[in-house]
Amino acid sequence: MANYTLIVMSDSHGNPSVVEEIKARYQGQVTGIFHNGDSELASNLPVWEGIQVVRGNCDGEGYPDRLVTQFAGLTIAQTHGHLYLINFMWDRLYFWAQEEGADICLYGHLHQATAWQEGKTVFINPGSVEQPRGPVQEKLYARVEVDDERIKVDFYTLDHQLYPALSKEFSR
Ligand SMILES: [Mn+2]
Repeated sequence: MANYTLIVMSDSHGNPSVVEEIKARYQGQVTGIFHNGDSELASNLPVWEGIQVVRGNCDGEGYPDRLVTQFAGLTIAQTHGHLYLINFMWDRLYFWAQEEGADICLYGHLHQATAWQEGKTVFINPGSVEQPRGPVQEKLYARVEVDDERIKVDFYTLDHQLYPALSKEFSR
């Protein structure tokens, strides 16, 4: 049985130390570390080694607009979200995730931590580690545990405490 642990952050908006700190804590301990864009950092910085990162609307050149990461039995589609007009609709992001056969679709842009399922795909916005918006005014990142039967999503504060109100578990 395959088991994966993913760490997902987004929208760090000019704060390099939060990216460094999360990377230092989890690199080598988890299957993958993801940043869903709007870091506002140069794409050639060493911090990005070992992080799957995409371009946000506030980022410069050198980042891919979308990344598809595959582990055995698990496909992860990742994009910031602005190119799919997620402020206004979910259809485009949903159809892209279906095209890629994604088990998990990671996005950012809205700065609101949430996880939801449509079709077989679990969509995850880890929130923002710098500028949270909406009802949850907490800087958060996500930890995703995957096995053959389920995808469990938990959100953590920057001092690595579980934020239990947003935890969700989905069947695969
Ligand atoms: Mn942003």
